[in-house]
Amino acid sequence: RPDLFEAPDYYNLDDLLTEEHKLIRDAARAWVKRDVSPIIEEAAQHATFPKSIIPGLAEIGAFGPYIPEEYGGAGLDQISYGLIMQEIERGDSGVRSTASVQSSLVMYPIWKYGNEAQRKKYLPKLASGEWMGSFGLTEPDHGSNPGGMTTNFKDMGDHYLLNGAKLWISNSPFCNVAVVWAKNEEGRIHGLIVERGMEGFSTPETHNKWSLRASATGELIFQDVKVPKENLLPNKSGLGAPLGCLDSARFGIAWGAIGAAMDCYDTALRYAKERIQFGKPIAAFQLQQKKLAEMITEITKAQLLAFRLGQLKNEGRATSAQISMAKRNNVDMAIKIAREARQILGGMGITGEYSIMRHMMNLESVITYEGTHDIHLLITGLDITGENAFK
Ligand code: TGC
Ligand code: FAD
Repeated sequence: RPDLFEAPDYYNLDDLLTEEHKLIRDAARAWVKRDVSPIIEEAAQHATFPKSIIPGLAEIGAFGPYIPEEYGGAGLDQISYGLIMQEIERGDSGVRSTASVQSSLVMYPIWKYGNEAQRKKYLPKLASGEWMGSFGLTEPDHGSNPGGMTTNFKDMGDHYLLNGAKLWISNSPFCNVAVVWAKNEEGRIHGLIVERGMEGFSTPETHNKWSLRASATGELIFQDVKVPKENLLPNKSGLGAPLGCLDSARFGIAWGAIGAAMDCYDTALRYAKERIQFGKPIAAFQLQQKKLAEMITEITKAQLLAFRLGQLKNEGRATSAQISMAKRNNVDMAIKIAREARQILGGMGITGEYSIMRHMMNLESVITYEGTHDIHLLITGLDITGENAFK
């Protein structure tokens, strides 16, 4: 019964939130309970992205929460953004993925690296969900090492000619626009806005995923695509440009993962109190208490990490390495909680009657995308030792 969900707040973190934060969080929570939870299991079972939720995502401010209102965004702070991601991922990581990509990987680069004409043309439509976007960085041969990309464009005088392929792209099968990272003739990485309908641009879907099944994933293929010159993002180039977008999306994931963990914990706690074995609730057995006590401890630590990171981000002081630490820790926390929570439910834990197994499988993608668990550890390693394990 997803409508019974109660978010744990063991350290009274609500006291640190403003009234506006709580209003935004509660609106997102109510929307997830009403419009996502009842349909998401079936969508995941059938491996379809539920497009009917797009207007609702726009309404709760999930598309561009921190993008200024003049461009259609919600003009909120970073903690509000985090809280919205937390609530959405409580419903499903795939739905949060759609919002992360739209906000931090498509709207953010257009806002930060685009010119005024690009902002005005794309941002309001993306904020309202009229247009959906995707972000093409990963390639078949270049995942953790995007700097090695081979997708490229040539200056043809009045347009650019784009060639190459991107793999594992969230939202690709239905996106209207794609922010694509490609090298120019000098090997410098730039962002280009590619629109559906441009000749030579196709977006085949990737099937047979066991994870993130309610999110559409696919390829972006470019065969001599003529991209108008005005579609190049002019204000930043180099690998730092896409990585800057990832900082924002990774921050959202650090919060989102808490939502998935909360849902697993809440479900397992409820079940443990009600399920009777050997004449008493399984919650009375020390082994089950250990699991539940460790879960709430880890959730509370993750909440504090995310909250402090949100404060730093609001002040413009959060470093990329701090964001990496939170993404890595909080996703790892969530996946471990999902695995433990599933065991508490015994056989029932493997069914779609409960959300836990879906969260658990989703989190296998979340621990891999936006920088793998290993990559984020090496980012911390580089930050604290000064030794670069990637070179
Ligand atoms: P490196 O030489 O360290 O850096 C190149 C330039 O980038 C700058 N930089 C950053 N800038 C902003 N934010 C960051 N986080 C940055 N990290 C580095 C750096 O200062 C440098 O600038 P400059 O001016 O000196 O040129 O680059 P490297 O090639 O050694 O790679 C470093 C590494 C491994 C950390 C990086 O490549 C990396 O993060 N790899 C992981 C790839 C990844 O996360 N891909 C994600 C694809 S998108 C996705 O997964 C979406 S899922 C969406 C969803 O559904 O939610
Ligand atoms: P690889 O880079 O090949 O890594 C394989 C293994 O090697 C990993 O365990 C990794 O940690 C390890 N490894 C790699 N390098 C090192 C090293 N230097 N030291 C130690 N270990 C190392 N990308 C986009 O651009 N846009 C999207 O919208 C998007 N959405 C996605 C949605 C889903 C469902 C998934 C699964 C992926 C998505 N991705 C997207 C791609 C994602 O970012 C990549 O899968 C991820 O960056 C890892 O790349 P890879 O899969 O090629 O793995």
